[in-house]
Amino acid sequence: MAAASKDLEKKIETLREKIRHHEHLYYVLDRPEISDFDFDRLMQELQRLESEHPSLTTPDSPSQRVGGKPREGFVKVPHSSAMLSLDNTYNEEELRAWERRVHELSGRSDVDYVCELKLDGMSLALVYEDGKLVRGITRGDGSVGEDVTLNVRTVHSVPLSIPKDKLKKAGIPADFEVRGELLMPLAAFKKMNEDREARGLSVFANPRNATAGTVRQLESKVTAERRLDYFSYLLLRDGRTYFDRHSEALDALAAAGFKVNPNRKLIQSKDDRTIDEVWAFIQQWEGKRDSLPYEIDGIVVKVDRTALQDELGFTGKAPRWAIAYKYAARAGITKLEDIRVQVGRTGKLTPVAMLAPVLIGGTTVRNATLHNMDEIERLGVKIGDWVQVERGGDVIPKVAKVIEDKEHPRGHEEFKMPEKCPECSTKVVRTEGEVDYRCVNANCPAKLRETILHFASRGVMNIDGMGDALVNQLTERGLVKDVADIYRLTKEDLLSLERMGDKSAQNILDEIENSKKLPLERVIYGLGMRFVGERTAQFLAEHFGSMEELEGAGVEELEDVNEVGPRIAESIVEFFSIAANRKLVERLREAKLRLTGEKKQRRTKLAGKTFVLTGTLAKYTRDEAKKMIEDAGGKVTGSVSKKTDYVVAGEDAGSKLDKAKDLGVNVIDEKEMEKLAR
Ligand code: 1X8
Repeated sequence: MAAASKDLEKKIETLREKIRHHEHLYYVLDRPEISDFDFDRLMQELQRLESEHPSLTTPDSPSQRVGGKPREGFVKVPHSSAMLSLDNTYNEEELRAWERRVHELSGRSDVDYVCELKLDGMSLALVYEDGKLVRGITRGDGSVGEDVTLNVRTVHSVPLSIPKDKLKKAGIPADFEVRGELLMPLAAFKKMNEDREARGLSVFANPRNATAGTVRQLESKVTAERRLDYFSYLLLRDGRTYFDRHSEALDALAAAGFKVNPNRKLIQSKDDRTIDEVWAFIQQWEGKRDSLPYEIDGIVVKVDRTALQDELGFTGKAPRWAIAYKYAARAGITKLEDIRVQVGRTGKLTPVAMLAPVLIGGTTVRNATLHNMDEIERLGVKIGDWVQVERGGDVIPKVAKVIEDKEHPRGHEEFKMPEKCPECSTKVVRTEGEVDYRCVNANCPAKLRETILHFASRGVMNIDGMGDALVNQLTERGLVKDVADIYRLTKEDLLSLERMGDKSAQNILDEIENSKKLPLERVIYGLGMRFVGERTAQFLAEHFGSMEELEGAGVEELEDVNEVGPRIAESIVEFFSIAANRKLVERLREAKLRLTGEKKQRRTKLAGKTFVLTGTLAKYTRDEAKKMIEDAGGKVTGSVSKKTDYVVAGEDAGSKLDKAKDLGVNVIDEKEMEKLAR
């Protein structure tokens, strides 16, 4: 390799190291040292260098987390050793019985334990070879799982590659396996469901289902958008534990850069009070579990010494050396005092249960959603009933059922959807065949308030500080009548509001100014068109490249966009058919928001060129290579003829290669293919 290229390779690798370092600070240690902006700049620089020199791109590069090409399915792979489930206990009695059995079977009473949080996600194995992540495998049936490597690579707390010296220092060999829990933090879960709801899709019941659904996405780009997190809790080498103590293995994993849950405790044996301390840990976290940014469903207790673990062995399907203490589902019983109706951004009316305050899992719950009229009928709930309220991972508590026994007399006031919108008194409509009732007044103040809140929220225009309190005041005083008005707010306007000092006002103005730099897809999403969620907005931005072109598109052209069907297309056309909406977009343009972006059109670089793939490529599956060529406008066929422009030959290429040589067709390798297709 030429010297210049060596230098470049070094430069790229140094940049990668720098990015890995900051990723670790941000995603694993939660302690960033540089701004998001500076981080993005580093990443953009890396992406630029890699796209200019595709042959220098490696699978463990931090740039590979963005997620890429869709695949056809998942390949089944065997685990190095069985991935077991844990036996559960539900009370102190059973926990103590488990400990007695550990003593009996091992013939000793001085046993140390490690207590860890039982994370409510899904188990995932990560295989590293030569310090590099080579495979992520789901639990599957415990002996065979599915290869989800491409999706796992998008999870920022999973190290893609660990320097040799770092592993060495941590005492971990270069080839090893990590097992742990993949999960979706509550904030990401909430946001994803809101987004799905806005797009008219079904919502996930809890973060665990959402995690499983996300990691099994065929398009890793989707996984990348959903912000999963990964905590490691087991280190293996050749399918066996490696350290003498589990607690040491956890520390070593953390030292190597893995995210290990800090809420763990080594409890050293002290006569017969050891298990009391375990029990105290369990109780302590039952009270604190709601302060965590993710769901836990219990505590895992493990025997610390691995020699003792081996001695204790396994029952049919679970280790005898560990036990899961499961917390009871969090629910409470209280009286439903009233049902009120909330009006959402789209005018949808949601009935909300007003409850006598009840403490559930450490949080006082005062209201709970009843979703819609169908749900009220299904529950058979009446005002005055006693109800069971549950707090799942959903954050928003829900009414689970009506309590019907002697101690809890039934209520008798039937709830009816109001005929008029509670905020603007416009007549409410329920479209034939739809579950929801809606306020159809375009000027309903509730819609305005919710529209502004949506526009300003995280993941949309990110105007920090523009929450309920501020938006209420802004809309009530008529300072903001639509989202474009946000960009006309002055400091005087803000200072005229309650509890607003000079500094806060300036912060908000800065936030507003910053939001102007956000890309087109955010603005599209921010407009709040029905069924247009974050993902659809992204596809629309990529397809049209500007608000102007989106505005002018008809139903048919819209339906050409990825994942856009007639329902979404019609909603978009309807939105832009309203003069006020077009005027609104015009004012956003005048306010200098970014209403243009980059069109990611079908490229034409390889238009008219025909390729044949043969043999095994090193970097790509056949589908990936095919997609790469097709994305550049080329065509891939199965057999070589005089019309073939290029044969891409990989390892062990056979008769197609011979035929290409006979016919004098260009034979290229995968690097040359990359060059042509980019
Ligand atoms: C499952 C889980 C384990 C741990 C945390 N969360 C889980 N869901 C842990 O050990 N910290 S271990 C485990 C299993 O072995 N099936």
